[in-house]
Amino acid sequence: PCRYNSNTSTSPETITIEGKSYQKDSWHNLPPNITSSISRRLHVQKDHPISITRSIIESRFPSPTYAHHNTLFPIVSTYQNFDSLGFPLDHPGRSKTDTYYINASTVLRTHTSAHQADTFRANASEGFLISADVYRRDAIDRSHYPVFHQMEGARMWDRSKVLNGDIAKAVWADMEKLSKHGMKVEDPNPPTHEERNPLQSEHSLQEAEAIAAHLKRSLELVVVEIFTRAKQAALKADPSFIDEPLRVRWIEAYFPFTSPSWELEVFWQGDWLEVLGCGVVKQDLFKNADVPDQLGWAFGIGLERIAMLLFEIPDIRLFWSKDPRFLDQFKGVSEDLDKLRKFVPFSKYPACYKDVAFWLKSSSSAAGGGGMEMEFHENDVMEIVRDAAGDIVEDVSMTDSFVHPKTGRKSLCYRVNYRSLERTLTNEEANEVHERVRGALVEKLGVELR
Ligand code: FA5
Ligand code: MG
Repeated sequence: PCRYNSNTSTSPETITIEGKSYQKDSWHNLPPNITSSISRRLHVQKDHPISITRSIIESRFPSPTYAHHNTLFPIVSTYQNFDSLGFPLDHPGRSKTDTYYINASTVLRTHTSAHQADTFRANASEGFLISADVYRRDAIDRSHYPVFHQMEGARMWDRSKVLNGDIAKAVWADMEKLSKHGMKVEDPNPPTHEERNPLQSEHSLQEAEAIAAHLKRSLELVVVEIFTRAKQAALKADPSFIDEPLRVRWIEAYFPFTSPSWELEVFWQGDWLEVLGCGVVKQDLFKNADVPDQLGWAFGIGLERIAMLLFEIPDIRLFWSKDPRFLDQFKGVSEDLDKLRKFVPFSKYPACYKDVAFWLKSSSSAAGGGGMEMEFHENDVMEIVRDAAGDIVEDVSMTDSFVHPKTGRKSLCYRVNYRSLERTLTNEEANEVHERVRGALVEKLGVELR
């Protein structure tokens, strides 16, 4: 049970973000540290690694076939973010524990797919790319941050032309390019599967297969492009660098707005890393956008994930650093990609672990509590820690959980790992920050510290 967010004031207030005013209501859950990152626009900052990564991927999807949109506004309606894409009303992504709400019908976009329907409706080009900042309440660790960047891609064809041979020709040309690289692609599943990954009832198998082949080969070439650049950079740093053949794999996936759907994973540092989701666009989206005769694919790539592979950036927080020892390493790369170098960590400062253990309010005590009891959600802990301690939090993980046999009360213990990317934290400093975290947990979650 938790009280976080339940203390919203009853008189409506307004909030102004990027010059626009919004009415707050009981759904509002936007902390100040998130609001302040909206203006950073890392994906269009010259020589920023997110922006460099964006332009490398864009080079695989050139205009005018693909229109490039990089300045779409981050605040969207729940209709754009969810309903237009067919998210059911009870989808967990809609909950306040996962999404930042300005008010009941307005959110910070949780993905670039929020702009799909509008861009299909405008029908201004055969394809498009949308790069943008996206926002999610999420865990804290080295590859997750509540603000990150995605690139949406889509390509449409007049349905009558899908099987005229043009797509097949483009796919053959891509396959020829791919055959020159030693990439190992695993794709063990059939293109569609009746239960797990169904063909849409109004598509023929040939149509879906043509679209899927174009989609998969286009994205495999993106991976080749990124890793060729990464390899060149590695060779510059170490001429004896021996590259291993790159391994990627396609796995079946589910998204409410594509079918069939897939995710692409890359084998990296001993593990499979998910870099994108994609699929054949559901025909309903085209119908609702008044372009019912189009057929096509869409994908969504996590730009931080790709940038971490490309530059060997070890921690997602670094992208937000204003430290010249970080930013200066990418100077000039936007203009000349041959200047691309691996990131050289300027130093690894020591980590400092602190534990916090607390009793949750037991749900049976609701009678005396007065007011609504809310379910405890781990993302609340994550956000409270992030809000109280900022970017010196490297990760937060639960280390213990038990229920007292007599009282039935639940106890949790979390370990917070503090480490600055820019300097050594003193123990006093870490203690002080940790005290703030403890206080905030009591104040906002109503827990009892142990
Ligand atoms: C989506 O967001 C879908 N909109 C993608 C899509 C688009 C599917 C178009 C089909 C058609 P997902 O939640 O899996 O899917 O996120 C897509 C990518 O964003 C992930 O593969 C990952 O690379 C990245 N990503 C997701 N969460 C985070 C995070 N917290 N931090 C950094 N990157 C993340
Ligand atoms: Mg995913």
